[in-house]
Amino acid sequence: MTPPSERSSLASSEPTDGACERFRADTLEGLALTPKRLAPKYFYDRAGSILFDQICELPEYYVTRAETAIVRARAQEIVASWGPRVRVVEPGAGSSTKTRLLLEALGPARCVEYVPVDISSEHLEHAAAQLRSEYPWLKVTPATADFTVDLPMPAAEEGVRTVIYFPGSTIGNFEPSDAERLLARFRRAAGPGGIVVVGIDLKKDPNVLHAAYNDAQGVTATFNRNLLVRMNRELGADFDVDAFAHYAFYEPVHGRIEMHLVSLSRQTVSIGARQFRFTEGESIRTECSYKYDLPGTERLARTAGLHLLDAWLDEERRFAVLELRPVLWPAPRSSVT
Ligand code: AVI
Repeated sequence: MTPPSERSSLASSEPTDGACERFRADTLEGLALTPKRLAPKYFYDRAGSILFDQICELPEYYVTRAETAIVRARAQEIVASWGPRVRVVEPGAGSSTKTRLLLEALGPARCVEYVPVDISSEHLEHAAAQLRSEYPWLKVTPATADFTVDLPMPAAEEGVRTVIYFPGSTIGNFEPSDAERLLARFRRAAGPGGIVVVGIDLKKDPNVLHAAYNDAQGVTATFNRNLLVRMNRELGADFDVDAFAHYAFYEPVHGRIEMHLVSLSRQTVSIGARQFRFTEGESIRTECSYKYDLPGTERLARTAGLHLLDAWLDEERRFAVLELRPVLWPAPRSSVT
């Protein structure tokens, strides 16, 4: 597949037989639950990835712009403490503007290697070839892995520090307990002297959040409904796409945006031999996007054995780029309150 420039780290490529079977099994399981739910990683087929790129450009979706603005303005500061020889590992195989800004800030003198990690080797090779042609000095070593399950990292050369870079606030699409496990995996992959740098979308006026997931042009609605289109195409489902409404709202108790597809009528949907009944108004939850405050991110980091060393925010305090380091005994105190 052709990777969109801000392609989500949860993205999947054109399905292999195994991937299709996993999609089928997860879908059948998720639709049998009460309430019904599906995993957000399935948004990112070819059409979904293109729609996500369009979302990143929307006037209401401040997330990508805020993060890019931070990295653009503070790249030198962010990399300043990374040391003289650095290996940058990016789960999700980013080829984003933000990654480029950090690689450029490190430059050939300090950036020993860039390791994009993705489940799709096709996407990886494309991203790697593009980066090699733009930065001939850069050693790019793609690694095929599902980082949500495992992140095997060969030990870095003596004197080389590993920095795991996870931008895009993709961490927010994981349930907090899964986010904790993911960060702990990053900590182990980075090693005791390593660094984990994560982009986090911050809590803010719920009206701003609401607008970001309910854009006037309806791109987010199309992105959400594309999941039904994908199930029809890949699983032979018979969803009537127009019979489901996009519904997204900020849920302040959990501090998360919830995206749903709400059935507009009483209906039955078939996927192969299985049938799923919907009452009018019943929903499928398709995504949660958790928003954090700084103390919340610090708590999350701590449970993963990391501490918050530094945080860079945009002027409007919408987004934060966090530098996390392994907690060494005795645990260092953070400056964030
Ligand atoms: C990929 N992820 C960080 C996006 C988010 O904001 O949670 C996905 C998205 N869903 C709707 N709009 C964007």
